[in-house]
Amino acid sequence: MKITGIELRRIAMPLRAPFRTSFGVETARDILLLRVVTPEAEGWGECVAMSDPLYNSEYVDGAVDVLKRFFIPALPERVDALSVKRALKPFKGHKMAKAALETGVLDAQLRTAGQSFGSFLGASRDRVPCGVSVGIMDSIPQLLESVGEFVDEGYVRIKLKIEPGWDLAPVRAVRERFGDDLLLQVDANAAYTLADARQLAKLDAFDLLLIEQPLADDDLVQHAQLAKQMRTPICLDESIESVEDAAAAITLGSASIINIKPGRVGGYLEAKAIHDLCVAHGVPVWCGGMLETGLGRAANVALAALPGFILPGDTSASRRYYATDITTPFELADGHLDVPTGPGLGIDPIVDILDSVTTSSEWIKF
Ligand code: NPQ
Ligand code: MG
Repeated sequence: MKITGIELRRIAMPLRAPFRTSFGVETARDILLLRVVTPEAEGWGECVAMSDPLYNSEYVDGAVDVLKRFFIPALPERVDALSVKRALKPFKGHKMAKAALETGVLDAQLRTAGQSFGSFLGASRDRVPCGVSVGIMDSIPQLLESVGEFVDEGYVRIKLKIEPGWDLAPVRAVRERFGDDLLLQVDANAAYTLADARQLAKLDAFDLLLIEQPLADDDLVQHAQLAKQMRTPICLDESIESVEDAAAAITLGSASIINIKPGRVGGYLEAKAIHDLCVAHGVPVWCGGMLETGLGRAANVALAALPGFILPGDTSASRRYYATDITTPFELADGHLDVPTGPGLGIDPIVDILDSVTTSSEWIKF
C-alpha cells in the first residue's frame, strides 16, 4: 500500500457531564484524528492521548510533534500495519501516537481488502456486553442517581472511580442500593500506595469483580505484594504498555486480570498479542476505554469480541459521553453493542459533524 498523504485533524468534543477521576476533572475531549489516504481507501486512527499528561506521560501536542517529526517520516515506501509497527519500534514510548498511526494504516489496509477489524483480529462474537465507568461525585446521593440511570439503560457492569476518601462509602452505598447481583468493580488510577493496603483490603467485603490499578504505574512488585494482602482480584491498566509488561505482571503475580487499551499498548497488533498471552495463561482480559469517538469505539468493540475478553469492557454507548458523536452513534441494545461488520472500522465520520468540531487540520503530503 502506498500512502498519498496523512491528515492530522484536531477536534474538540464537549462531554455531556464532567468526568472526574483521581487525576482530575474533564469537561471536554481534545482528540487527534489521523486520516491515512491511499489511492484505494481512507483509514482513520484516533489518538487516545489527553490534552494534559495526567493519565500517563502522553499528551496531544506531544503526539502531534512526535508523529510529524519522527513517526511519519520513518514510514517505509510501501506500508501495512505490521510494517508500521516495525518501523516505529526503535522509538521509545509514545504508544498512543504509535497506535493512532498503525490504526489509520490498518483501517486503510482492511478497507482496501474488504475485511472488517473484527474478522482481522479474530472476533468470535457479533456483539459484546458493555460496562460503564462512573466518575467520582460530590455526594453519595448523586452517585446513586447516576448509577441508577446506567443500570436502567442496561449496562451489565458498573465501574466506580475511587480515590483516598472516596472508596468504601460509595462502594457500600452502591451495593446496598443495587444488591449483590450487580457486577461491580473499582478503578483507582494509581491513587494509592502500599501503605493503604489495610484500607483497600476492606473492599474485600463487597465482592467486587476487581480493583483496577490501585498503585503507581511502575509498581509491579508492590502490586504483587498488595495482591497477597487482599482477596479482591487486582487488574492492571496503566502499568501494562506491552506484551512484555503483561508477561512480567503475570509472572510476578501483580495482576490476575488485565485491562487492554490498544492506545496504551501501541496499537491493535500489540493488543491482540497481549490477549493471546493472557489466554495462554488463563488470565481474563477486558477492553478499557478512553472516551473515544465512534471511530475509536468501533475498533475497541471489534477487539472486545475476541474470545479472551471474558469480562465486560468500558465499551459504553456513544451517549455515555457525547450528545453528538462524529459517527452514527453506538447504541446499547440489551446491554450490548454490535460489532461492526463492514470493511475496516465499518463506520465513517459524518462529514458535517466532523467539520463542526474540528479545531485545526494539517495535510502531510507524501
Ligand atoms: C481508565 N477510562 O480506565 C480510563 C481513564 C480516563 C473510561 O474510566 C479524558 C480522556 C478523560 C481520557 C478520564 C475510563 C479521561 C480519560 C479517565 C481516561 O482508567
Ligand atoms: Mg483504568
